[in-house]
Amino acid sequence: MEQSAQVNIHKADTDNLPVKSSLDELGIFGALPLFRELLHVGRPNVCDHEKLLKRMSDVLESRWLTNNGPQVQEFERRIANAVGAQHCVAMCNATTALQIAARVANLSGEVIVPSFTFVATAHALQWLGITPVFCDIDNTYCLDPNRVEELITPRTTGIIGVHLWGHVCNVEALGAICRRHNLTLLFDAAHAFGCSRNGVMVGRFGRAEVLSFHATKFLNTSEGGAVVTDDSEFADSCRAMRNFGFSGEDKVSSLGINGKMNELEAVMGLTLLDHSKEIIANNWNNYLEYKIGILDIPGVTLIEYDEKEQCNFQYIVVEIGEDAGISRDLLHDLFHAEGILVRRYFSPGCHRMEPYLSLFPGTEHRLPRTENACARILCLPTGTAIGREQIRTVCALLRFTVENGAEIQARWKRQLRSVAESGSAK
Ligand code: T4K
Repeated sequence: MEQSAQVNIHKADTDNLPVKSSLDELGIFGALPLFRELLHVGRPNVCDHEKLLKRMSDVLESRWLTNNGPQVQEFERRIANAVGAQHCVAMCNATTALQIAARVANLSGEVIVPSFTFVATAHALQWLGITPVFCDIDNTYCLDPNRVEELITPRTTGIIGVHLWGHVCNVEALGAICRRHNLTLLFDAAHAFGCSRNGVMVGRFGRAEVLSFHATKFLNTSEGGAVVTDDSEFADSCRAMRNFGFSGEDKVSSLGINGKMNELEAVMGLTLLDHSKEIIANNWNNYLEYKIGILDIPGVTLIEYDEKEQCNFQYIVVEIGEDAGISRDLLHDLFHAEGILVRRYFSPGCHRMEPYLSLFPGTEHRLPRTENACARILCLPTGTAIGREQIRTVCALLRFTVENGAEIQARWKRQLRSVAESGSAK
């Protein structure tokens, strides 16, 4: 894969790009946006319509639409094969898959999770009556193993690490903690299908890992998820639980729910799997383009991937430092006004969202790195729906806004003040 090739990064050439070169041209100050067709962070990959429609048509012809049909089984085989795990149990989404995995693992009481994640990680537990205990992150933006042990209590039954943006957790250190304290280790690998650590693919870590195939993910089935594991008993229990606990016709042997993926979702996944190398290559090229474009922008740091590892490069994330001269939130609003729908994934952190904010007031004091990341990160558009020119334009805008940050901020404040004054005068 070219992703590991050595690349010389040179400063971006921005000649001939549709850039903004004065404050009056900015959307937040009333000018037209750079992009009339919006740029999204999570634009779904949709390859080869014809092949997909043919497969969908075959499914309709077969009149087998769900309940562990042949397409779902094929999808499971292909995913298990891709990650090198013994079992893949496809589900309707990753949130349900997390809940099923937590139940099968017998988690109860308290489970340690990062707060710097999509709220589904915490919700999946809270929904089951399990208390998510929020732990800080380290400089990889994933759970900090050095802060986990101090949160373990007699009620702790497990740890769920999150491979944030495809950066794989310190699985070895978390594994050692779990062995020492007899805890179950699961991973929320929603972002990390196709990623590796020390050459081992995500899907092989902990007792089980949960993948997401939501529309915004590198591989999508529109909605979808899966539990992947090498543990046959675990996989069997997940299969039973996703199908109401059925163990035979008219025979229910355990509590279950409807967590099934359907056949149409599976063929979407299968079609995209045929193109996964191209999608990764596209993401990799976008990542390199951003690397070039962001180079030397003062106060802006691209969060780099470990290029020795396999990665899907689905998230382009920058940190906006204090020296950038413009706040992350003003940048967010300014980009939106230009039709570039950047996101603050995953700000403000689960601990500042309900019900956790009310349930666990004051948690922010033990999460300094989380708080810092939440204030600084910004996800930029990538994926197959965006090309080189657009990325270069986004980078040129970023450079312009940062270089003129103080002036933009001052004018923005004046604008807000005059809007407030004209409002109160009415
Ligand atoms: N764990 C983690 C760490 C996760 O990140 C997630 C989900 C989960 C667990 C749970 O997985 P699932 O149960 O969903 O399988 C989106 C997704 O809805 C969510 O799945 C994902 N993480 C999260 C990171 O992103 P929102 O609320 O930000 O989505 P939304 O509607 O604002 O869309 C994001 C961007 O994508 C927008 O710019 C619009 C664009 N978009 C979206 C969809 C759905 C499109 O262009 N087309 C589309 O079809 O959560």
